[in-house]
Amino acid sequence: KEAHAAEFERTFIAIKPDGVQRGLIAEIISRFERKGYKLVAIKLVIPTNDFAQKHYHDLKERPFFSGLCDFLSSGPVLAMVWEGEGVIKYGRKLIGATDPQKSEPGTIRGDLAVVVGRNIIHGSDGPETAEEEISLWFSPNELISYSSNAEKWIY
Ligand code: 3AN
Repeated sequence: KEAHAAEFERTFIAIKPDGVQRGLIAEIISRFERKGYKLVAIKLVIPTNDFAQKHYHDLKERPFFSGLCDFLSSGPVLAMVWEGEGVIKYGRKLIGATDPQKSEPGTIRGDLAVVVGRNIIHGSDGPETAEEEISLWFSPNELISYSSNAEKWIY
């Protein structure tokens, strides 16, 4: 199959402040990388509370909303865009269920987190949120299109 970057979908993945502080960046990135997905954008940022509220706008009505936004803006977040066939859905599979008490062993949250308020990673939950979140966190010139030699062995 001809593997051209433009034909693959992209998702927004962020390692939250707990994951960064716990030294889990390399562990988490390696899971996406080894699977065969391609990193097309990455940066370390401390979001403002306002920005966190924008990111989580869908959860505004939930009781944990303000705590969640305080948490996301409490320290460095590693923001990334990953690309590949099925990466939105499969990325969620790599991440595991929202509540780490329910996520399966073998998933990022299942292996590395214990409670829902500190579940170390975020991943877009669908094509629309992926697009929305990528454009919230990144400007178009931060998204890097490139071909890698590995692609012809992955696709
Ligand atoms: P996911 O991150 O798996 O897409 P969402 O979108 O339902 O899950 O929730 C977003 C974030 O809100 C979660 N990552 C988690 O940090 C937080 N959250 C969800 N449910 C709760 C809860 N019951 N108590 C505290 N935080 C929660």
